[in-house]
Amino acid sequence: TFAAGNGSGGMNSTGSNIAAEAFRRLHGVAPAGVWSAPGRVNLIGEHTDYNDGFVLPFAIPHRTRVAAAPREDGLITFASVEEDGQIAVAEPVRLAELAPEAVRGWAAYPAGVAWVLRQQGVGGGADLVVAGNVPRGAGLSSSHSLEVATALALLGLGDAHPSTSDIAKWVQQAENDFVGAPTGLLDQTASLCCTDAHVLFLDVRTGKQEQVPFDAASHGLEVLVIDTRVSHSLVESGYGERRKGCERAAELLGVAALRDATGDEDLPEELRPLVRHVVTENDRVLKTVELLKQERYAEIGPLLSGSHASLRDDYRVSCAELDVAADAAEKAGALGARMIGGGFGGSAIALVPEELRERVESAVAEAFAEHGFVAPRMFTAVPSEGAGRDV
Ligand code: GAF
Repeated sequence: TFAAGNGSGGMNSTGSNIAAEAFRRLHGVAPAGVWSAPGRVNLIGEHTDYNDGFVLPFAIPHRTRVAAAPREDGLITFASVEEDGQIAVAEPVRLAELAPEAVRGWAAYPAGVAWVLRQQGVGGGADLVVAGNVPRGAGLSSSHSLEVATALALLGLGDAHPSTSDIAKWVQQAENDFVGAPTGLLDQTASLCCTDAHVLFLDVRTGKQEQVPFDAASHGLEVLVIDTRVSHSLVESGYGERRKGCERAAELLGVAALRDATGDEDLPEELRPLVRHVVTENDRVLKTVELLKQERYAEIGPLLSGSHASLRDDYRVSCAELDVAADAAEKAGALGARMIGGGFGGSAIALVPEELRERVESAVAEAFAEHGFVAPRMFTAVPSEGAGRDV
């Protein structure tokens, strides 16, 4: 996963200035515009998206920005502002020659998006300069924020106005067919459609969306993100294998997707826990939405912890660092904690009473030190704006 870092915090204008300034330095002119897209935290509903189920993400303040201008010669150029402020320039590609595997490294993400858009007959050549601060490989959707910002930039340079659900599907296609990560629709939809102060309740099967107000602070609570610094890759991890297992289970059960499963009796032993996770996780999402609507925030804690246990024991996508993070946070007073995203590394979240945040942070840091793990990074995440044009 990739996100160019500039270490400059999450302010839109600052980040856009960095991208625009780097564009000017590199190309000698101002960009035609700057587009940006956030990373996400998924409050609950993990590994349900490709099973036609429910998810409940919110956008975080960390964003990836793309400063862009059109080119007439059919080339796409890529550059990114790195954490130390240096500009890394990737090999330019000819749109007409784009093909999966033709582009390696971080530029594969924007290149994949350009490739899909071209097949849709939208988007032409462009100069793209990326800057951002979504932590890479941290399970916070850095790659999707880059892809979504690129899609909006390339679309914005032309005059196509597709729906957000079309854009989400195109970004998914770029991930699946160009980058080679068999991901679902959670991350790009979150990045595109989340709004300030809300979680997005998405039914992936129908595409139905509901913005549910989510203001943890007014309940004296915080969502603490714990980045384990164990970098994960959805191309290489067991993600694809889990997905295949779910498809196989659905086929054997004779249902369209595990969303429809009602039992697992006749399945081979190894597929049953997958079904159990998906069915119980969908149920936890629905319960969480109900509790939030009734302003019973503290009561979602056990659902978050239940999600973690299910991902750890049934779906088996957690890792030692994620388990230690969730466990230490709970022991120090978090009301619930869980790994988020694909797993095998990345981040966990903990729902923490404000007055206990420092205690929870210290407890997690100490537990990591005791286990000899790299020190985690922690921050409180508040639901922020979805993707759009900045400048
Ligand atoms: C990753 C994927 F990109 C999502 O589509 C989703 O499956 C998630 O893992 C697990 O819920 O973030």
